[in-house]
Amino acid sequence: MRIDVVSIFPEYLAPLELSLIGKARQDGLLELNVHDLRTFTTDKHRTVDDTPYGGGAGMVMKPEPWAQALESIAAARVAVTESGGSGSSQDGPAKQPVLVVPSPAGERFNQALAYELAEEEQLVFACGRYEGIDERVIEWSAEHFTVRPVSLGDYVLNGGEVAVLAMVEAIGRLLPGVVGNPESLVEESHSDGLLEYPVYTKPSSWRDRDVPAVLLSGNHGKIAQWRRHEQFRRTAERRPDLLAKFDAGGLTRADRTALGELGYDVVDGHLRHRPNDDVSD
Ligand code: 6GU
Repeated sequence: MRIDVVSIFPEYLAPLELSLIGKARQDGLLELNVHDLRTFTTDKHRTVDDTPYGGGAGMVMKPEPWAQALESIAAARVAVTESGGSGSSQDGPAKQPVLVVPSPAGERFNQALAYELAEEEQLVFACGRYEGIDERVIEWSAEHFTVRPVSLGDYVLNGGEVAVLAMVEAIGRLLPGVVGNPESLVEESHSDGLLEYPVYTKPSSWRDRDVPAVLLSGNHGKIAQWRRHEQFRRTAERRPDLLAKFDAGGLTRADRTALGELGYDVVDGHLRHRPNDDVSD
């Protein structure tokens, strides 16, 4: 996979040289280029922003530096495909790279979107600052890219850079060979629409707290059932919104019993929380 990031603070992306993602780059599993938007300006002051039409607080990013930056990235890709790389003319027209525009006004980023984006050949991240990028850039870039405004959640960051750190890590670890043991991708939060079960290591007793006995029992069936129950319990407590979306089609009887104890019934293939009935008498 190739990733290009455009930002006025390229140093913000330095952590992508560390740890798993840094290693993936060294191993050639991921090519990552960070571009300084200011190198695509032509004025003496290297201006990237201006006041908003219609008035209001803050500044808006000017369109032309963005067009120059994104055109140069799109052109670099054409050079790659024409020299016989994947997606050359004999395979039909090459797929457009995805332009991810981090924004609190975007669609929500989640594990499903991370998996979807991990399938792409090339991702480009356009880090806006200030009040955002002139909307015409977003419209115009559809000529070269599949454009996806994406948000990490319902809160506001000062710019897209921190969001890109999160998204590149979430996507990069799904690329083949990046995570040493691919099984660790199976049993983690959100891989099955539920939160992860709690984990413990030695010593079995620590500061008067014991590891749950079932985990020391050696009974793998019981352990799996306990972990599943803990996933339901945690998800019900912390993220009931996930249970409401959960596909209840594949639930076992033991699952249904566990969920029933947590107040959830299966109705039309979905989980529904039972109205509180312990206030009778
Ligand atoms: Cl992706 N960008 C910015 N600037 N703020 C955010 C965000 C993204 N996600 C949540 N808040």
